[in-house]
Amino acid sequence: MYRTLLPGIIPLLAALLLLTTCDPPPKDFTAESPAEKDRRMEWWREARFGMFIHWGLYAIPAGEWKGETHHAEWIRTTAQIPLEEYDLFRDQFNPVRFRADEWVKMAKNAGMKYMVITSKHHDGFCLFDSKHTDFDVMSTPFERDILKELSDACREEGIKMCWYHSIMDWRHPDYLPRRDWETDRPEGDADMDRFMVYLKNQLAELVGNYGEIGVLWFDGEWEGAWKHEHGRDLYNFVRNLQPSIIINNRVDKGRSGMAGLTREGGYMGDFGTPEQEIPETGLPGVDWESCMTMNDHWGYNQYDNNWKSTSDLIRKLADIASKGGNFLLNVGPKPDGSFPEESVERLNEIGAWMKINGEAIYGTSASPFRHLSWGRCTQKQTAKGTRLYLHVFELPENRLLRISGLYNDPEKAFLLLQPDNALAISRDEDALLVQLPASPLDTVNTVVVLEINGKPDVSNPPQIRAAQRIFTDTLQIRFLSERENVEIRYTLNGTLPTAASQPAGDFIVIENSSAVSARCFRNGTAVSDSVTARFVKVVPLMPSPVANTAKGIRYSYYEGDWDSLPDFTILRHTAEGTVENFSLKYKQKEDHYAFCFEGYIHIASDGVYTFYTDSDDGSMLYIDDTPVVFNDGLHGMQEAKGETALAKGMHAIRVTFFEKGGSDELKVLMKGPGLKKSPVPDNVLFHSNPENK
Ligand code: FHN
Repeated sequence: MYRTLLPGIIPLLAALLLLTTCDPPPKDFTAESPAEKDRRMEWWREARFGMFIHWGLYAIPAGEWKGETHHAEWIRTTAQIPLEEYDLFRDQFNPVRFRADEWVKMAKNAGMKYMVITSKHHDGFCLFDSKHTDFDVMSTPFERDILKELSDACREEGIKMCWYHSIMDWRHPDYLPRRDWETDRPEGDADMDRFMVYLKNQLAELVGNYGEIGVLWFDGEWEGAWKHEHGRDLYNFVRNLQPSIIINNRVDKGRSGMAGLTREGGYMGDFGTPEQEIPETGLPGVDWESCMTMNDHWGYNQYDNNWKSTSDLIRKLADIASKGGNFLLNVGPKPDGSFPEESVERLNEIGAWMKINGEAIYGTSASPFRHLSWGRCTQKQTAKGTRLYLHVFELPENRLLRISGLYNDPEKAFLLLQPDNALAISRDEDALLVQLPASPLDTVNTVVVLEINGKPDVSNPPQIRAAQRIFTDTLQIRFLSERENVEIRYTLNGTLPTAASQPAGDFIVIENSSAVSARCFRNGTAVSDSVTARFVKVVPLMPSPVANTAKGIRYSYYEGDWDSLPDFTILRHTAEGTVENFSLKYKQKEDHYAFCFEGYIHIASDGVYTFYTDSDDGSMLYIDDTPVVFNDGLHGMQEAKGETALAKGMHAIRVTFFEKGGSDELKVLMKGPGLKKSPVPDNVLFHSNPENK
């Protein structure tokens, strides 16, 4: 049972305690300065590599239920196991081979600097001794506080102890929604405020009873009951428990689906959480961590033999670090408390590589190169300048490594494997050549170090920046380069800029459609590739000659099970009507439904307008029957945008949306001349109404 007898009294007692002990009022950490955040994030940015552990009752069935073998930590839901039946696993949990010191040593030997373990996953089972529930490890035959033993072992080995804690809780009576198949579990007097007290009480245990905690890794934030206000409150609550703690972005509602990064809009969380994927490029100024399984499941599945190779994992680690991110690599322990042999093997092999090359990962920042054909690059500031770590995945056949577009002349070059053997350096125009030894080298990832003075001088082409890609009158264009003492020259017809081309200065203004090409020069010599961006001058779409309009737009509501937006022209709607804005309030169920909104939007002045949809799941937006925003597909809250040029007056607008399951939300925003990015206001939306003569 949950200790819910005193929920109403506990906050009162806490308030009295607060008053009597005259503690300072809780601090608002949401306004933390960048310098304060940098100090707090310092160990995490240095660490770069951590171990994720998904462990709990779900390890007992090991992925199998009634002959199906695709399950894992979601098994209570994916196998639709009734609560009482699932609870029986509590009486079977007895991981006699669990040794906290062995787990921590395996993480440390693999080169990992922090460990994130599931204190509570979605099933609600707690791997720690909680006074607020008996659905915890102390109610099992094992009867030992696993998180206490792990936190002691981590402290002993200098590894940061961190908790994964699920907001979504399929067992607590106050958490909603119930699983849609749990028809025998009525909502009763479920109370989210009371669930919040439970959540906070357990977080107070997790952050108060186990020494300093490095990261609180929230998850399960995507369902409708959890709001931005809850996330903001919980972020501050936890930071007040331990101000130095780091909290991921899944405490709030700002995560953009599995891509994991935090969207604009003031959402809480100290780092983004791409899951099972790595961002395409580095993200300057953004902290993020890719979490990944070694096979296909987070929790233990005895049938899952689709293991990533050690080579693949080492290269993923280098790829992530070369983009300025952290790598959180998962282990799903067996029910007896041991790690799968395949996980142990990979951890040992990664550790062997890290023992030689860890310097090229720890405390490094993103590559100064946009692309390297043979591998990746990380970098680290030194007293004299910069160390470039060249992660060579594909060794050149002639062992002559070519680094195109590097204009620094390195002080020296060497292998991390053989730091005392200087490598010969030569130059071929803009490329630096490094002679690698003929001796056997690591064919997975050989790290070559270049010691350079000052900052890397890399021939990345300049960046071309403009408010939008289409314009109706004139358009201002800026050129940027992170390099020192270069001059940017450009052409407007897509031809390759030369030393005789126009200098860019701070910005230029174009009056016609242009293919703007730009290139860096130094003393009349080209020192970068060129880059081209196309800008199109368009005639604004003329307004629709619509008469007899009324406020609001029309909606048609549909029910069905889709993985992408359906073809509404062949569907029969379940309901229809008018609504003041793109609202889901007339939905008749929580999932498996769709809307088509149609009407007119009044545009106040000629110009280029950018429209956005931010939705879970898919959505699209059309203006005058032309698609402008593509945001279709199954995803968490994800924003997409598109632009179009419109003349003053009424324009047809159509927004389509579908929800498959989980949380559901639709936001429609716009930006234009004199209009900052903001939700489309009600007062510009209309529908034709013949009665309105
Ligand atoms: O639903 C969970 C899943 O079980 C696992 O914990 C992953 C790990 O990040 N997070 C959620 C899926 O996004």
